[in-house]
Amino acid sequence: MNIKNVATTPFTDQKPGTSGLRKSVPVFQQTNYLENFIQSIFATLEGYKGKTLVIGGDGRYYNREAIQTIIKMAVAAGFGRLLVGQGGLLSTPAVSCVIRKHHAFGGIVLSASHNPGGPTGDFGIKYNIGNGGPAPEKVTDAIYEYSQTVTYYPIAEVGDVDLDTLGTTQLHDTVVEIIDPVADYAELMEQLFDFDQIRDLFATGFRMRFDAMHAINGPYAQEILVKRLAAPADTVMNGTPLPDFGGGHPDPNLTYAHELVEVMNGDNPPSFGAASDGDGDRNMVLGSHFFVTPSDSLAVLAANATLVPGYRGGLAGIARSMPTSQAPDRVAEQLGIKCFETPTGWKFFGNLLDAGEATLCGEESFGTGSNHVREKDGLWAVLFWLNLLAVRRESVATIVRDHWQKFGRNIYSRHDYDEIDNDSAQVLMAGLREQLTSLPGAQFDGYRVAYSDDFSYKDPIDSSVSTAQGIRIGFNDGSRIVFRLSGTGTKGATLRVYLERFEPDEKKQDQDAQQALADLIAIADRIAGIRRLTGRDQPTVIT
Ligand code: VG1
Ligand code: CO
Repeated sequence: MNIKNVATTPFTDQKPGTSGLRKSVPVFQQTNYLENFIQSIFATLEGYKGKTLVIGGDGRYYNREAIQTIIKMAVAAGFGRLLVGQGGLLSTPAVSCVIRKHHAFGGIVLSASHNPGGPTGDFGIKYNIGNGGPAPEKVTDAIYEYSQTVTYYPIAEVGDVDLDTLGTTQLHDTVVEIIDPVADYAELMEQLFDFDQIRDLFATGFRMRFDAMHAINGPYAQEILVKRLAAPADTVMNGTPLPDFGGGHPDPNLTYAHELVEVMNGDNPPSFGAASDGDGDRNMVLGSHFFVTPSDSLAVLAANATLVPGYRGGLAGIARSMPTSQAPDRVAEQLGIKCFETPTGWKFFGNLLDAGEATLCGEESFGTGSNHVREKDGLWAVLFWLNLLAVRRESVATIVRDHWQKFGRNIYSRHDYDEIDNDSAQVLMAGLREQLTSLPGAQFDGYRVAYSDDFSYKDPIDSSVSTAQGIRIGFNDGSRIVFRLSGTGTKGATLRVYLERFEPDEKKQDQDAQQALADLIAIADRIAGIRRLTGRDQPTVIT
């Protein structure tokens, strides 16, 4: 078999963002675009010859073509074994699980996660390291640097691999193994949760609805919820993964998972509703007529963790991303454990999990996970909730309201302004940075600014420093407004405004978040000039 070196020239835009390299499909389809990036990954790695690489994606448009190319380049690079999900499919948490279980050197995840797919939609590539987690910044920086000088890439001249048939093929010195995408992951879930107890819950007539949004988690939910946990056959909706997600936006929030929201807010709704995103790492949790914010979800899971077999021994610590509400901090305080505040993006949790400093992690963006893998994990969060519901036999709303009574409620919302002009976004952020020194002490209606900063993080394990991670403005009553620009969007800029206010009074906890946060929403606009600079009257998406 021949290995060919193909000459190429760099693309200037291959800098990975919050979670890998994300571009529109036509960008990825340019000659050598994908190959350049893959070559940049392989060239940056050391000591992988003969080792195992895991490859899989969320099934979006271009997944199969990309996987064939990556297999041929991995063969040329000298990997010993490739574990590829059948049909080219593996959810992001399943990649993490498979890397860890099979002691792989790393993995390549093909996904643009919650971004829409299809011929004009988005595609993405992410490299995960041997702990199963997203490559840390020093690795992604090195990959980008290499991509700026790449001159050629080696590729094996072999035919396409049959991705649909389980089994192994030898290509040159590499064994290519097509694996069941669900098996290892389902086995791990059975170790963490009490499947008997959840089966008992379904046996009582308990109804749930899981919206896979025509994305990767359909087959996982079908196998685990319906087959292994004996949930009713109509539990999984939109369960077939489609290359364009059925034309939808595979982001599990109140706006894009509206089909599920309608079911859960309709007549005679199921007791529990959940959805996950394109690559299966996000989750949204709903009760009947009740929405659980992701920040509250993390806090509730932490407070109830010892009810679940995998966490019976208690938690070492909790970690949350900076813009996530401070609800988990309150739980950590009561449990006498640490709560870490990290920049946005799961890669920042890896060191804390590896060092045993944190057990549960979460982000306000519908991401929750634990030390069982090194990615956020949508179905894991759903099973965690199911296990809690099976033990407590109370409604989702009762469990959350009970939590608020005990800990107080951190009323929370995120406002996204999508596809705004890049320059205006930069002007807005620069304007905020200019105000950082003058804001403390300033009075806005009843709110006095206690501090304002541009969040910077020093990793407690490896001491690496990440600066300019978002503007935080804290008020004397514990309220917060956070501003940052998205690192996953592919069109223009996306401004995210995160709003939070603490409500200790039980009688005032059951109010609508937008109303409760109205003052802070107005203050955010006054400070940042959102309407003036973006020309938008309101956010594109409110979560
Ligand atoms: C967003 C979220 C962030 C999440 C990231 C990847 O990033 O805010 O919390 O980790 O997406 O999630 P950004 O930079 O656009 O705010 V996923 O499920 O899209 O891989
Ligand atoms: Co995702």
